[in-house]
Amino acid sequence: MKTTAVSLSGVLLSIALAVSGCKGGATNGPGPQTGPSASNKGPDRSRCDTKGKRVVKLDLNRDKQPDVWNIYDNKIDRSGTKVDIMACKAVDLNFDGRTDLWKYYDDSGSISREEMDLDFDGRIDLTTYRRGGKIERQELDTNYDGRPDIFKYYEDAKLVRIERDSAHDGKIDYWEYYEGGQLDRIGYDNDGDGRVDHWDRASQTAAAAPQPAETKPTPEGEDATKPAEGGDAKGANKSDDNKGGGAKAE
Ligand SMILES: [Ca+2]
Ligand SMILES: [Ca+2]
Ligand SMILES: [Ca+2]
Ligand SMILES: [Ca+2]
Repeated sequence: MKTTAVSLSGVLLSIALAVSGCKGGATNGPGPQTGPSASNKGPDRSRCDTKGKRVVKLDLNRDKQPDVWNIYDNKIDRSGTKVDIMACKAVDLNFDGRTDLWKYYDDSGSISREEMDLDFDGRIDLTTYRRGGKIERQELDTNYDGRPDIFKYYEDAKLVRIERDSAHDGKIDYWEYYEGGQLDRIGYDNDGDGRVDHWDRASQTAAAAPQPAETKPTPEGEDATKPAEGGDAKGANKSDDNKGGGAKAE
C-alpha cells in the first residue's frame, strides 16, 4: 500500500511539474526564478511566485535588465481597503541574469527567511530563518557541496550555539555554546560518533586568550634597572629605546 501511495504521489508530482512547466514558460525568461535547484524543503517559496501579484522591478546597474524584483501580495485590511504587502524580494546580486538572493516575508510584512547563493552557482549556500523579523537560525554551506555545515542558533536574536560539521560528512563534530553573548565552552567530537569527547571551557581558555597587553608582561621597574634591553620584545622595545636613547645621548 505504501509503495503505491508513494508512486501515485510521484506521478501526480510529475504531472504537476509538467503542467507548471508548460504554463510557466515565462519563469525561464525575465523574472526571478522561484525555487532554486537545491530547494526541497522550502515552505513558503510560493511567496516569490509572481503570478497574480504586483511586481515592481528595478534595474540597479542600468543594463536594461531587472536585478531586483519586489513582489507584493494583495491583502484586504480591516477597514476593507486593498493593501499591498511585501511577499518576496528577489535580487540578482552579480547582474548575470540569475537570482542569488531571496527574501521571504510573512503576513505581517517581516522577513521570515533569507536565502543566498554566495558563489553564484545556482545553489543556495546561506539560509537565515527569522520569526517576527528576529533571527532564529542560520545555515551555511562553507565548501559549496550543497549541504550546510555550520549551524547558528539564536534565542531572542542572541547567538546561543554554533554547530559545525567540519569533516563535511553530515555529522556535527564541533559545538560552541554562548552565555550572555560570550563564548562559554567548545565541545569536540574526536572519534566521529556525534558526541562530545573534549570540552574547552572559557574559564580555562581565558588565561590563554590573545590579549597582547597581558601576554607579554614587561615590568617597567626591572627593565629600567637591568641593562638587558637588547630588543627581544618588540612591543616593549619602543619605550625602552626612548628611555635608553635619551640616557645614552647625554
Ligand atoms: Ca540590470
Ligand atoms: Ca546572479
Ligand atoms: Ca552556491
Ligand atoms: Ca557543505
